[in-house]
Amino acid sequence: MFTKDHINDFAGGGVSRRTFLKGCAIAAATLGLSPDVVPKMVEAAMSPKRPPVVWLHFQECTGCSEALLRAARPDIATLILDLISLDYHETLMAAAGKQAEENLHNAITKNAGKFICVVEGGIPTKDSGIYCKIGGKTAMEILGDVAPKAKAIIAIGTCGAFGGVQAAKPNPTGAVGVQDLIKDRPIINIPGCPPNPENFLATVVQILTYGRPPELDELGRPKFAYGRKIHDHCERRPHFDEGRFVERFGDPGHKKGYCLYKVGCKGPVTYSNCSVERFCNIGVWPVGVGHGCIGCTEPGFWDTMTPIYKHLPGIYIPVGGGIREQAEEIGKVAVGGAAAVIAAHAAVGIGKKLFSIRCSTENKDEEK
Ligand code: FSX
Ligand code: SF4
Ligand code: F3S
Repeated sequence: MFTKDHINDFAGGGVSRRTFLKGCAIAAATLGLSPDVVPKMVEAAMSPKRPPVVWLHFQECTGCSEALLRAARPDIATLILDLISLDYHETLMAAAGKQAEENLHNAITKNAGKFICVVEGGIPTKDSGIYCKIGGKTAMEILGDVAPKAKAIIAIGTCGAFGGVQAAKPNPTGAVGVQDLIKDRPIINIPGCPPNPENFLATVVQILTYGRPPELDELGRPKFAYGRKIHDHCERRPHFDEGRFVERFGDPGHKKGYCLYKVGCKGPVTYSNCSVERFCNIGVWPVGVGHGCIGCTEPGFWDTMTPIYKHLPGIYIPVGGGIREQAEEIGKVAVGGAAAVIAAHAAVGIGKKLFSIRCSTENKDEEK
């Protein structure tokens, strides 16, 4: 079993003040706060009164926990595990069977009103929720027992936030996200498949330091992480604006780092800070390594973001190059339907006429 001790081994020991300092500096930068707040964050983070956390697993692949605990970021993993008191986590705790059930019961009764409930995974609702059971109880029953007693609820991953892959059509188990079942309180959603652990860390540090969650968007996502589109801060954006696209993976444009829109990038309708925060402490992110964004932080992922390798319908893109006065404004994805509905304005060129083409028409040609 992968435990905190293993992580500490990777990290070369326990958590030092330096690690707290480093982690809080990362959290402050992620939150978009001034470095002046770091000492206050360190103080909160080093408090011996660690908030109890009950971490529930339902329909998921455990990728969210894996992302959080990977040895590539031992500082982050150890920091998170030292910031909180992880009282129940099925893949990390040593307890099993009845002892595990007792742990859960004790954690939520002793700490009623004080603990943070983290939910990883979708919740099946069809046929009274029988498609996910733990210790003889359905995920719906467990959530119904635990959530009302929690101080705050964080849905981690796109499955917990919006249902994720198991909610994709035909959604045989009636999978939903936490916010579809719990309506009487705000749910903090940290979507992504898996999400960036730094967004989770920053959210936890914000709650510890200020006693309240970060500002959320209308989908319950922290604005510091999900306030802007991938497309707005993508290093390939100049190529998009100038009409330089990868037409096929491995073609000369791909080798030159051109825009991946035509091979399916969903960056224009996906809200996340991936290009800024990057992953695994080695500065990588999907688009950076040559694959389009697949829209993993959005509601309706997968249905609204597939086919993965076909570009979005209804967006006008510039071709032929030239200097642009104004990049097109691409509207939000209208979620809830099977298809993404996107509005776009054609580009305005300076001194050189730009051509706009309807990508969906071109897409049909590509499919032939
Ligand atoms: Fe879902 Fe988490 Fe995707 Fe997996 O467990 S968000 S399937 S990466 O990891 O819930
Ligand atoms: Fe970057 Fe994708 Fe936008 Fe192209 S379409 S600029 S690859 S986010
Ligand atoms: Fe997901 Fe796109 Fe980021 S696929 S990880 S939101 S670049």
